Amino acid sequence: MRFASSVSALALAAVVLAQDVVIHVGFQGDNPGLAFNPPNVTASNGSTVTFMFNSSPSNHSVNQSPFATPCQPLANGFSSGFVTVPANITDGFPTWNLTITDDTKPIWFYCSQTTGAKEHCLAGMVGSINAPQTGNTFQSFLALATAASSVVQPTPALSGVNAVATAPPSPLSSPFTGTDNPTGTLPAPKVSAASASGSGASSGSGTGSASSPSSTKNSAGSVQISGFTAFLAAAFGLILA
Ligand SMILES: *[C@@H]1O[C@H](CO)[C@@H](O)[C@H](O)[C@H]1NC(C)=O
Ligand SMILES: *[C@@H]1O[C@H](CO)[C@@H](O)[C@H](O)[C@H]1NC(C)=O
Ligand SMILES: *[C@@H]1O[C@H](CO)[C@@H](O)[C@H](O)[C@H]1NC(C)=O
Ligand SMILES: *[C@@H]1O[C@H](CO)[C@@H](O)[C@H](O)[C@H]1NC(C)=O
Ligand SMILES: *[C@@H]1O[C@H](CO)[C@@H](O)[C@H](O)[C@H]1NC(C)=O
Ligand SMILES: [Cu+2]
Repeated sequence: MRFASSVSALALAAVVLAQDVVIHVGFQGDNPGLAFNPPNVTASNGSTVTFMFNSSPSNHSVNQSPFATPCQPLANGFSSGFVTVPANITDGFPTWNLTITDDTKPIWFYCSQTTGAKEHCLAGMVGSINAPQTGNTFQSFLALATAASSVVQPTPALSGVNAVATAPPSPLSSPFTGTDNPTGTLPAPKVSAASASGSGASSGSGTGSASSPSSTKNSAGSVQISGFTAFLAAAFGLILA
């Protein structure tokens, strides 16, 4: 079957190009803390970076910044708004999904929480997606954050630069709460033809399997292929179109 082999080749290519990544918000390694775990990841065009707010109790945010000023919002950058997780929660944590639209550009982000013992960004609660290995590395960005003197609050926004979200963090009904949840009119994610089959599914309603939201265990560099089903669907859709 000529079509069958085209489908599996395309599906395989899509999975390889667009493995989805989970970043745990409010974890220093495996322990609750003022950091992201893992703090720097790579993610290709059309793939999803899921921020999982599974530190309990916690109140964090994810906001795009320029490299040079890690604790200040980037113009037109994304911002999740604050997500509050009460004490003693073990399941059903809020998540926020960003779809990568240009994997050739680094994406820098920080937590803008300023209450508590230490302002989170100044404590090093920053992260990166597709940071270069030399020059402006994640390590340099982290050093700039811990040397910064103040944290600036962004306006919550779904759409960022080189990454977009299609929905606010969820769930945000009791017991979870959010303040100033992101809004905005979304541009169509721009993706290359090579990864277009995957991106259509990723930016849609999210038919991939759940990213184990009950997990409180964290491992650096944890990678999932939850988009597999979605990519298969996209591949078939393309063939049948
Ligand atoms: C994280 O950053 C360090 C230092 O910049 C780098 O060596 C490492 O490869 C990065 N990891 C990823 C997944 O990008
Ligand atoms: C979470 O933090 C934000 C910013 O400090 C604050 O406005 C909000 O009230 C906090 N949420 C809760 C439930 O404490
Ligand atoms: C959380 O659980 C601990 C230990 O069971 C308990 O002492 C504490 O009161 C609980 N906190 C809340 C807010 O329910
Ligand atoms: C990802 O998309 C951007 C923007 O369209 C494009 O410039 C870049 O080449 C793409 N990356 C790959 C690996 O195709
Ligand atoms: C993020 O993606 C995961 C995996 O597809 C999904 O379970 C979750 O509901 C999504 N979260 C939001 C806020 O859309
Ligand atoms: Cu924080």
